[in-house]
Amino acid sequence: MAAMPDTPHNQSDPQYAAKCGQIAARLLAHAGPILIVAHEDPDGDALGSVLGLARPLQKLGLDARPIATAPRYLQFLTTAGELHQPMSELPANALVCVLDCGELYRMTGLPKDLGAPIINIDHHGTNSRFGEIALVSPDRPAACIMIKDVVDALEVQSGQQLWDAHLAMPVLTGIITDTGSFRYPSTTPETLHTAAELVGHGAPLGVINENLGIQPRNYFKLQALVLSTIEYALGDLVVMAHVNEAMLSESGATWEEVEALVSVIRSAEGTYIAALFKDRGEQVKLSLRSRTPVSAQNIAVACGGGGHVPAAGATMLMPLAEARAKALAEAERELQRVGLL
Ligand SMILES: [Mn+2]
Repeated sequence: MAAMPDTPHNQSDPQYAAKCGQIAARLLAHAGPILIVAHEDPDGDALGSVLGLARPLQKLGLDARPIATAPRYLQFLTTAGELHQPMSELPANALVCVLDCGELYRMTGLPKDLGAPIINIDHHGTNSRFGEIALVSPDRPAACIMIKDVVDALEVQSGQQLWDAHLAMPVLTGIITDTGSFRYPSTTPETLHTAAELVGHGAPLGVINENLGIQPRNYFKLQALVLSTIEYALGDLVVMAHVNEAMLSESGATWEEVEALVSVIRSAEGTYIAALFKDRGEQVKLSLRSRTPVSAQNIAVACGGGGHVPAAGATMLMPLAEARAKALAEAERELQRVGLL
């Protein structure tokens, strides 16, 4: 059962650079398997982080095992047989790296009760700072930025050259997807410097964007169905839409195709909050986006979820009508807090 997230802490880890070094040293000294996982329904940052840490460790001769399932649109990042299947039991003497994942209950691929040392590398303000080493920097727009810094530390400590195009591609992909192609205000000078270095290491920017921009044909049918549910609320400051199994059957699309739709409704003029309700019958997955000064994170936390200030979400164990009413009540509270209502 999901633990309720703590109050968000959105400031950076003051020991950031030292901890990157500590993590590198801990990984290099580990003799057993290193299992690398991320959050469920992996996005570009989750999969990019897993590949971005596994590949250099393997190059160094360590037994690093990336455990993930690549969604259709990210399969271009992986090589055949590279990703390991989920494990129901941990091998002996394992060290687990949990990446881009604020809470252990959101992790996928391993039993939740790990019984092994954990390295936690993440940028969600709602991260509960679990693990033997927790490197959490909510001021960084992607976990892949942090992976880049850990790999740099691995390079320094091992004295081996680790960066190449094969490694730089997934890491840059995670930065591109989590910054909305460098469009979100979370993008800093450091983000752009890191991206420039990765392009310098051979990451093919054009190939990545071309792959990320392709949508299966069913997506357009799905989009038409979901956009027909758009409604506005709370003085038109909130835009909402929903999607259910019937729309997926009618369009032939999958839940994977749904993720991009919250960004589509987010562009509605005059709105501060976009809410997409993914109606799974017994539960509703809520995706939230917000514009400054509104915090999607506050609304998500109040609904039992977590995330970032401008992009957050929650899994609500209730039918759609109830989830919608709860989310609207919390949206109203947040709009009042910032003085928009
Ligand atoms: Mn992320």
